[in-house]
Amino acid sequence: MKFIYKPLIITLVLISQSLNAKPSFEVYLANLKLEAVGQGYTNEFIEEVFTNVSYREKTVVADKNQPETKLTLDRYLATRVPDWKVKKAVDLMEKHQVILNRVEQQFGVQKRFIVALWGNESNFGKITGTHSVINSLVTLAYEGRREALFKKQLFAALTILKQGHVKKEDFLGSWAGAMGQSQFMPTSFLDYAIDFDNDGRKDIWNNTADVFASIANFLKSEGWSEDITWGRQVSVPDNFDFNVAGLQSSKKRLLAHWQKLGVRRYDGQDLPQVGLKASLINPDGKNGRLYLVYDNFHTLMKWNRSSYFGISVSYLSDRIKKGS
Ligand SMILES: [Ca+2]
Repeated sequence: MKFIYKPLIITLVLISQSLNAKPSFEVYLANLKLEAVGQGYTNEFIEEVFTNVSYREKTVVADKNQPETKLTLDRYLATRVPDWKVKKAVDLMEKHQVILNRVEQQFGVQKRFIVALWGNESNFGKITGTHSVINSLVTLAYEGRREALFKKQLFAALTILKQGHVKKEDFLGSWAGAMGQSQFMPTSFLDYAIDFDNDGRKDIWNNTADVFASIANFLKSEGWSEDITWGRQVSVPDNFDFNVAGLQSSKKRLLAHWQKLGVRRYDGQDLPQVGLKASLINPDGKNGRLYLVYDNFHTLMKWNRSSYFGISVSYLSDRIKKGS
């Protein structure tokens, strides 16, 4: 039986390809398994990992119905950073201060940003997702709109399991495959996750030391500087020319330049007199909130390309600093 298994599957794949039709999920899955074995994983490992994998219609529906950014930034911030979340962030920073101080010192990332990302991604570890990572990634790869991306994530996920950081039954995440308290995609896990408590496993699901260090390591690796903050809300004069706004590196200017153009802190005071470059952004157009953001904000954009996300993390970090 085993002898005819692979040729049979290959024949099925070839038939479906020759008909130029999308293969069935079963054929697609069999093909993925062959590819994984071809990459050096054993049959036993692959058969065990793919046990009970099935096509999840709900995952595809969730992927297709992702909300577009229709909320205004004001509304988004009110939803993402309510007062209870600020209070919880302040309390948890106090509770975990010993480990956070160590992580801050070792990685050079201010702890308020680590806690703000933790709060934004998983409500401080409370909501980490209950979907099988393997099942979600196989389903999304099969669905096909971003097959290459999800296949890459799937093979990274196999590596994570192979390395033994998490048990198969605990290998859970969002419907899109974002995992654990930091909601890392599998490739981010392989690039940035840290075993901070030295127990041999990078456990971003259950170990807060590993979670904090992994978040900090992502930021540090992507260019974070502890010497600066993220930026600030600003105001501009009437008839300001917004063609200078944008996150493109060609639009970064020294603070002195922005000061000359009439940009001020939101309370009307002059901008800081330091030799830093900043980008002016206006996510909701010229009538919405305006910000001058430093390179650390560009690093947050590497975590998530949404400027709304970056601003909500930054805003929460400022509220944490303020203490309320
Ligand atoms: Ca660990």
